[in-house]
Amino acid sequence: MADRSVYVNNALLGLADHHGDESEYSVMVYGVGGTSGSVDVIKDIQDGAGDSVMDAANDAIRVSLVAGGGTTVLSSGSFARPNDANAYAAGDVITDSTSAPTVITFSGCARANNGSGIIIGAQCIDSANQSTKPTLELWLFDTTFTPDNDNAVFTPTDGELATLVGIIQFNLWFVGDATAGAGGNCVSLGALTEPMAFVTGASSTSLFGILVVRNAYTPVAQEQFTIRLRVLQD
Ligand SMILES: [Ca+2]
Ligand SMILES: [Ca+2]
Repeated sequence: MADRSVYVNNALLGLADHHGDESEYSVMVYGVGGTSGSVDVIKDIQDGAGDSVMDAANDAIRVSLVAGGGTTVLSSGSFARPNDANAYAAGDVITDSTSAPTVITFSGCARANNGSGIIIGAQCIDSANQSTKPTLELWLFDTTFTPDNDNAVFTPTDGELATLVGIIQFNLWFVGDATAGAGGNCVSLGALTEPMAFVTGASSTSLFGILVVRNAYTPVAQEQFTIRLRVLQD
């Protein structure tokens, strides 16, 4: 077989037949922008130094193509808490409703359904600047769930915890606008003990979260929380 090249999902895939007898091939992938794709390749595959990268036990290897362009994304999730200023107790959740709360959805964490990546950082933006800041935990799951009502105790089920990706703490706050209360704002940089690997669901690119407060915190009405995840996509 002579050398071949083909476009696969906007990536140019080249197959070079080294000896003209199909005994050895090199694979070249050129990203030209756009989305990603994959291809099954038979025969040998070599790296830039001419060494085989194939598993000797197999005669085929699945090669993932990553097209040109960045692989780092920011995924944001945001909500406003209810229109009251009821104080939270340690162990409560902060959600968007006292009767029909919704999870925080971080869409596009993976580049494709059932995709993977690594969270390397996060920040939480709080639309208020209360004198006592909240000590928060973002619990992140790869599967959506039914959240507790705002200001109720956090009660994840065993099954929900089995889908946990990780927990990010927000306990060190930086004041933005120093105006007290709703007129101000502040930001916390998330504390990760280690990079957080994840795989999204079979038909989803999203991760799902909920905020748990670990101190007695007095909020302002309709206080808005925005969380930005810094994700390296595979
Ligand atoms: Ca409560
Ligand atoms: Ca504000």
